[in-house]
Parts: sequence; C-alpha cells; structure tokens
Amino acid sequence: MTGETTATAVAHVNVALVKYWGKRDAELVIPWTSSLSMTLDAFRTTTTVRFLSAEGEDEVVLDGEPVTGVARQRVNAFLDLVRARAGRVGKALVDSENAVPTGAGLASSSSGFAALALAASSACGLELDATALSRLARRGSGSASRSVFGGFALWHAGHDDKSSYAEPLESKGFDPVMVVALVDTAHKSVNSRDAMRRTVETSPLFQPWAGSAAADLKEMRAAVERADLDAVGEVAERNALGMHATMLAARPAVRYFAPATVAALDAVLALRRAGISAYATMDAGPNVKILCHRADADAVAEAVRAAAGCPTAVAGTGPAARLVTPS
Ligand code: 2P0
Repeated sequence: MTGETTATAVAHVNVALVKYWGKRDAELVIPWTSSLSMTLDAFRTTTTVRFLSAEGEDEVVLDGEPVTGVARQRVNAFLDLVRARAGRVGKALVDSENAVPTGAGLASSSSGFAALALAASSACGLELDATALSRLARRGSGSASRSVFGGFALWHAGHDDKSSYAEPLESKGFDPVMVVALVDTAHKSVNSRDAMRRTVETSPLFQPWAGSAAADLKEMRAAVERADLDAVGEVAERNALGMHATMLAARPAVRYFAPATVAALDAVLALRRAGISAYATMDAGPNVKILCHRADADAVAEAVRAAAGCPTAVAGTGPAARLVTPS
C-alpha cells in the first residue's frame, strides 16, 4: 500500500486481576506467567496514525505534546514492526490522547499500545483478526495484548510469538466496578519495564510467586466464569500483594507504596470487616484499585477518600478496542 493512509482507534485500559510481572523473552515480550484482566470503561486512549509516502523520522504526539527519548523510540520500533509486516515505507504521524493519567500505574501503556496496534495496522492495510491484533499489541507492551478485548481477558503466556496472545473470557453478566484511589498521578519513579526486569533478575521471591500464578489463574478463571466477586477479589488481592512482595525483595528494592497507599489498603480491610465485599489490587505505582459490587461503589469510594485523603474514580467493565471516525 502506498500514498497517504490514516486510521483512528480507541482502546481501554485494563487492570490485571492475576498479574503479568516478568518477561521470559524481552524481545518478543513473552511473559513468565499467564494473566487475567478486567477492561475498564472510564480510562481509554484514542490514537490516530497517518502514514505518509515520504520517508523520515516518525512524529509522535501525546496529549498535544511531542513525545521524545525512550518513549518515542518504543513507538518507532513498534511502527517499524508494522511497516515490515505490511511491506510499506514512509514516516508515520501518531497523535494520541489519553483519558487517563499517563505513567501513574493506571496502565496507560495497555490502552496506548492496543490503540496504536489497531490504528497502525489498519492504516497500513493489514487486516488482523483479534488474536493477531493481540499478538501485535503485545510486542508494544505486554498488557496491551489484553486491551484488545472488552470485559475480562486471559493472556496465555505461551512460549513463542504465535502462542502468546489474549482471548476474551465468558463472564455471565459479571458486572463489578473498580474504585480507583488516585494516590499519586505524577510520573512514577521506576517505570514498570525496568522494575520488572530488576525483579526477575534479582528478587529471590520472583520464581516462588511466578510458581503460584498457575493456581491463582485457575481459581480466578473459574471465579470470573461463575461471577463470584468474593472469590475473584480474594485471589486478585493475594496475587497483587505477592507481586509487590517480589518487588520489595528485589535488589535494590522497588517500592511503590506511599503512606496513602497503606491507608487505602487499611480502609479496604475495614470495609470487609463491616461486611462490604471490597478487595484491593495494585500495579506498578502507588494507586489502589478496589473491586466491589456496583451498589457499594459510593460507600467504598467515600471510605477510601476519607482514609487516604485522595480523589477516587469509579470504572465498570469497558469495551473492546475499535476503529472510530475521528471527530
Ligand atoms: C499487569 N503490569 O499485568 C502488570 C501488573 C503492571 C503490574 O503490565 O514492559 O507496561 O511494556 O510489557 O505492560 C505493566 O507493564 O510492561 C503491567 P511492558 P507493561 O497489568
């Protein structure tokens, strides 16, 4: 395909209930463990990719600002992959908007690379099915493989490029919400890619945690399929805290906990003691995401705000990545 071509895609953030933490193959982004996530309606990325006939350096804009350095190199490398598959040359203009604070542990790379994979592949004339799109998005950022799908998604770790992809899960009307405690939305101190590498290379707790992931995944999958919030929450909380234990044992330690993080986790325990089903998960940052029934969302958000002194946002399950007409 030649000439100028363009496409715009929207993809939503996902939060893992059984985490991906650690790559077996960094080049292909093959993880040590399979993971399972919930796609969120409230946070998303909209990306337009325009391929020009002229060659030159790709230009990348995020929320109106030019992207530079390592972040731009990651996008360039990803676009090279798409160009090579499509047999196309010519620079790309990428314009992306995040309806989520970037780099604050709200998994903006999940929605970011899923939207980029769909927009870039479409603009290049590649017609990928959902599995192929998930495999492509994975090369940009592991968690992006799951944001191709709405609802709940399972990323099979696999062992090579072909066998490592996500698929949607049956969830029988399971409709929980996540209350997000926005403890700190500034850019985090250690990015997840570096933190992950350091954990795998130096933490004596990494392999034991990875070894426990298969049982967590099996229990989680069954709990999602029977829409059992308490079972989902219990596994999600232990899996996430275990992941953070692997980081705390890394050398040097990767510690994302802030005082307000601990206050939010205490509030979750107090809510459970008061009979409300509320369970915490955390990613590579200090924010706490609390899974609960939709009917309890206001009470949970209020308790967490009071305890942690930070704003909250509420998200339900979100849709799959899709192409849109730019507005
Ligand atoms: C997850 N996280 O499963 C885990 C839990 C953060 C904690 O996926 O290196 O940005 O681009 O593949 O996808 C964040 O890591 O990492 C992440 P790369 P990514 O959601």
